[in-house]
Amino acid sequence: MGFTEKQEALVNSSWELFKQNPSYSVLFYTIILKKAPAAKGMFSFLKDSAEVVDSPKLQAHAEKVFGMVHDSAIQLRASGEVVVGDATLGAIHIQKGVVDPHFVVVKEALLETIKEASGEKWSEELSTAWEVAYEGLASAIKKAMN
Ligand code: HEM
Ligand code: ISQ
Repeated sequence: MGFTEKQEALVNSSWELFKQNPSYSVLFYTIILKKAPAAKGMFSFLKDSAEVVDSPKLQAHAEKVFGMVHDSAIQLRASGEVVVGDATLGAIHIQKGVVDPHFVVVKEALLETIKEASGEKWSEELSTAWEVAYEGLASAIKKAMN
């Protein structure tokens, strides 16, 4: 079965909850750096600060990542596949030294952040919907990295 209307709706509603609170962007980075401390130096907007602090830049980057996964859910529902619009994404990630295991770290951080943001609305079904949308997007980016 393809990506369902229900799954798209679950991703939509929790994306709205994520956007409402900038602290989820901070949480997202914090989880990533806890799992992969060495990734800190990869991010231009993080490498010079001792702590993960809230900043408009940080928030914009995190929102972009979550927004792209949200968009990937819409694409999966509409066409069954994910197309990455930004042709430079593959090159950016190669240049920053991103490797496959990093994608697992970011996925786990994304799912933990969504769990926090959705609160009592969280369910396995909601989490799986985000995971499927993320995996579709991640494979498209990895393909662009080859
Ligand atoms: C840059 C998205 C996975 C590390 C970017 C950019 C986008 C993006 C849109 C361009 C700059 C920006 O606006 O932030 C994504 C998406 C991913 C993904 C949608 C997964 C589906 C990863 C992974 C890593 C990573 C797994 C490794 C930890 C970076 C770094 C930059 C970057 C270091 C450069 C940031 C900077 O210093 O400006 N990514 N990314 N990304 N990404 Fe990713
Ligand atoms: C991956 N790529 C770009 C930006 C990001 C911000 C936070 C976490 C992961 C990211």
